[in-house]
Amino acid sequence: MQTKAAVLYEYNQPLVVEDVELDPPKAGEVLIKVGAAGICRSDLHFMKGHARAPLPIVLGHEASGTVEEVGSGVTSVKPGDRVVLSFVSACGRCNNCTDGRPNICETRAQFWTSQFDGTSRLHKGGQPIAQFDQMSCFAEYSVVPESACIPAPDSLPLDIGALIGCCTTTGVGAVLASAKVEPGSTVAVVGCGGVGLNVIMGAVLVNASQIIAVDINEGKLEFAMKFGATHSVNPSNQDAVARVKEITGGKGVDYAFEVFGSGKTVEMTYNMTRKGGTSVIVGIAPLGETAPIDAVSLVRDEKILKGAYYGSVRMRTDMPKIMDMYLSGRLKLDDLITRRYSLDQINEAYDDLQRGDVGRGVITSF
Ligand code: COD
Ligand code: ZN
Repeated sequence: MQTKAAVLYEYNQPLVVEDVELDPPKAGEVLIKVGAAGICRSDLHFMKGHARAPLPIVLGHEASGTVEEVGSGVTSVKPGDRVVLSFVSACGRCNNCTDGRPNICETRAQFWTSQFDGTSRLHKGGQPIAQFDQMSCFAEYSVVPESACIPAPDSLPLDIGALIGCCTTTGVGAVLASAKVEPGSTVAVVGCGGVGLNVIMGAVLVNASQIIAVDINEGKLEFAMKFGATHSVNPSNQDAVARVKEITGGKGVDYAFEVFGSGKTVEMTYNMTRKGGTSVIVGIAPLGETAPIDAVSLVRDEKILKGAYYGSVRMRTDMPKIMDMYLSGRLKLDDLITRRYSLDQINEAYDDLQRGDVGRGVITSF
């Protein structure tokens, strides 16, 4: 079939919105009519070439949709079902999957731009087009592995479902599943964009006592305060580490989250934590970038420095819980969506993200 899609042919060039060929789902695959797709910075890293993927590719990894058709052997979903798409399709059999860490599935790491048989369902004029995160949701239709499909209730709005596909699970998961923040803890969040705001919401959910928003954009800081941050710090006009220590009575925070992706912000995040504190790195810095870490304090202060990919969640058990938290009013995700776009406006949507517009943009018409 033909599907409209936004194709990245070259780094640092606009995405080309055009019709491409989409093959039917093979065994264990599912054809999805994409309902909503979020504008996440992670895709931008690939558009700019800061992270590399085979080109041409259709990006887009934060999505929800409706099952249109299933390939042979698919049993967990059927046509008409609403699903949130997990951008990690876990194989269920590798060491990490069987160890309860499907977010870092080893098989998926091998096939992250194709289906599990190593081929893509997207092509144009005989040329294959890679499927980002096995899904490529900047498109009207997409073929994904069955394990990408997390069943969602019909009462879950599709745009909210898209957020749960990436930024909410990544952010809330970092607090609940990765850091396991205890009530009363002090928290700093470095980078308060779409994902960082979800870290703040996670910290609110667990009753953190102080939630310090750190961002270089004043508008983002104001927005973060509306989501429950108790303090704001702008590193462009003050020493952010010194200010965070001052707010926490000289100690530093119990938990600090890096949610931008640079060596500099990783260093800042680490230095903001107290003796015995934990730094959780969510952002991925450009290829080759390193962060200087004080090797003495790591030991003497028993600091913990860890990465969290996809919020360290187990997608099949944790994403339905996040859906329920939204449906019961515990996560204010509606307020997060500040702009809706059509697929034709995708380059404008990424300009808005780079300009630093607040909240999350979501593509809702294709
Ligand atoms: N100090 C503090 N804040 C900063 C700084 C700085 N030096 N520089 C930029 N910021 C702020 C920006 O003003 C902005 O508010 C925020 O950082 C980034 O927000 P967004 O909305 O542009 O980006 P998100 O939230 O969509 O994405 C953030 C990620 C960390 C997820 C992304 O950049 C990333 O690293 N992705 C790779 C990790 C990954 O693949 N995760 C899984 C899929 S998301
Ligand atoms: Zn994302």
